[in-house]
Amino acid sequence: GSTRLSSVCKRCLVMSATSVKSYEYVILGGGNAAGYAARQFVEKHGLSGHKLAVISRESVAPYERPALSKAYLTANPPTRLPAFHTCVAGGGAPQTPDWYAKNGIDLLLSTEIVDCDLNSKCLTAKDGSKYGYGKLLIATGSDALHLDELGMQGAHLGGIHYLREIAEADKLYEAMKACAGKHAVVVGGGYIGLECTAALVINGVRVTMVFPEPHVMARLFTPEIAAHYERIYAQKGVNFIKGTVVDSFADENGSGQVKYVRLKNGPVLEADLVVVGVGAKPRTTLLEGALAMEARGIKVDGHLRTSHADVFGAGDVITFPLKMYGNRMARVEHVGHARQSAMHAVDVMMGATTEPYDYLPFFYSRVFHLSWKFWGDTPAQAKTIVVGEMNPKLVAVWIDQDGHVVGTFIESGTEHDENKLKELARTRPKANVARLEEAAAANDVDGFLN
Ligand code: FAD
Ligand code: NAD
Ligand code: ISD
Repeated sequence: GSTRLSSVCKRCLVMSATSVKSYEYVILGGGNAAGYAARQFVEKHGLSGHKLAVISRESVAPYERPALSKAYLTANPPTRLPAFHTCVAGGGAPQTPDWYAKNGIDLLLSTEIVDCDLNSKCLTAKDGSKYGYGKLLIATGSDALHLDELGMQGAHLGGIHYLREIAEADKLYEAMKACAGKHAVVVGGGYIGLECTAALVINGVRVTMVFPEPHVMARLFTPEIAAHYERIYAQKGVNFIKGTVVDSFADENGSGQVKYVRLKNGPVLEADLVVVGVGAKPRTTLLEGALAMEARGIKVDGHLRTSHADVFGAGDVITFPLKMYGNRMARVEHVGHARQSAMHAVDVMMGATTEPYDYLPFFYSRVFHLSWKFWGDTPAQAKTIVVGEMNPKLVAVWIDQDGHVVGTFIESGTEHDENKLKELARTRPKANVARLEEAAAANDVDGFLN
């Protein structure tokens, strides 16, 4: 049972007057990685009998976080739990709390771990309860960067929204509904900015997007790809203010609710609602000083092991070697990686594999009627060839300095298209530049893909 004490945490018990619940395995975090790790323990390794605990600060069982900026805000009626608990996107049934109970996993919700003693193998929660582990999987993910943390004036005002967890999605949904016909300012031109702007527009809110780069999704899109998406957003009434950032927010007559957004170069925008998506920060605070870190994340090796014995990592919080790019270290904030790294880490923890984690970078988004996918790499010196005008397809290929295909992108592809592009990114063949340029000139996406 869960109160069984393994030898590893006796020291923890001795040091504290509080009793310790001990497990062979603990997953710290209750997000995407945690849900897929739990499924792997049960379905692949047949774990049962309360040997595993999932400890999450959130009040609900792990769910598919990507839904929060999509069907949670846009579907009619909006998607709600239990429909999108993990691992529905991986082809499984939603793992409700009953699933955890039925499989003998202790799901400890609303439980924030505030101390992690790796030497005594003991985690301490905010309420003082203690949990021992034999092997620990850290899956604490990341959190939204908050503008008040940067000391921005007025950033604490009501009506300024962030989107990471379900409680924030609920608040944003209510605020959107109340703002139909009114005006929102969206701060940031990345994933949250673009997906939340689409959700606002679908809910009848007029939107101005503000971001410092010359075009949207600057961390992936080329100017040419971005122009296609911006055209569609503009047709839906979205206004872009590029090349600047927010200076401060203000309310009216001390209402405590945001009303004005002052930009760095002077203009002041009126807003009934603000959504901020200015990036994420990995949740590493608990482990700082205790584990080796790199590039703001917890450093793991190719087997997802941290610098401490019996401690593994998965998802947004880790910096890991990308095997297919000569073990270049990377941190990836996308759900495909969270799912795959979690499952791989469990296989390593269970002694079922000696293979290193081999991730092909994969990013995607869905907005309005659009749906794009990207595989591979975008080296700074790469040449990009874009084929098609988004009617409905568009394909882009990144070619490295040696002439090999290294990255592939498609809007509105079929399964056949996607499989072909994923394969190209994985195998990195020599690019047939003449054929690509011919296809681009003739606007012939299908000719190129078939
Ligand atoms: P998370 O899913 O963030 O889970 C971390 C968990 O750990 C949370 O439950 C958190 O509460 C818990 N936790 C943290 N610290 C503690 C603690 N001290 N004690 C207890 N619990 C703790 N990616 C895509 O590829 N495609 C998409 O379309 C997409 N859409 C997204 C939409 C939104 C709105 C957001 C926010 C992200 C989206 N992402 C998307 C990114 C993707 O969701 C993340 O990469 C993924 O969730 C990472 O999984 P994770 O388990 O590492 O972290
Ligand atoms: P992001 O990195 O995608 O975009 C941040 C944007 O904010 C960029 O345009 C950046 O230049 C801009 N910015 C930075 N500082 C600014 C400032 N002071 N004022 C205005 N703009 C500023 O991050 P995000 O969109 O906030 O997403 C947060 C996290 O959620 C990321 O981990 C992301 O991967 C994840 N997410 C992913 C998806 C997806 O994969 N489809 C969807 C939603 C969220
Ligand atoms: O990966 C995803 C994604 O994009 C979603 O919307 O997971 C969710 C689920 O598919 C929703 O059920």
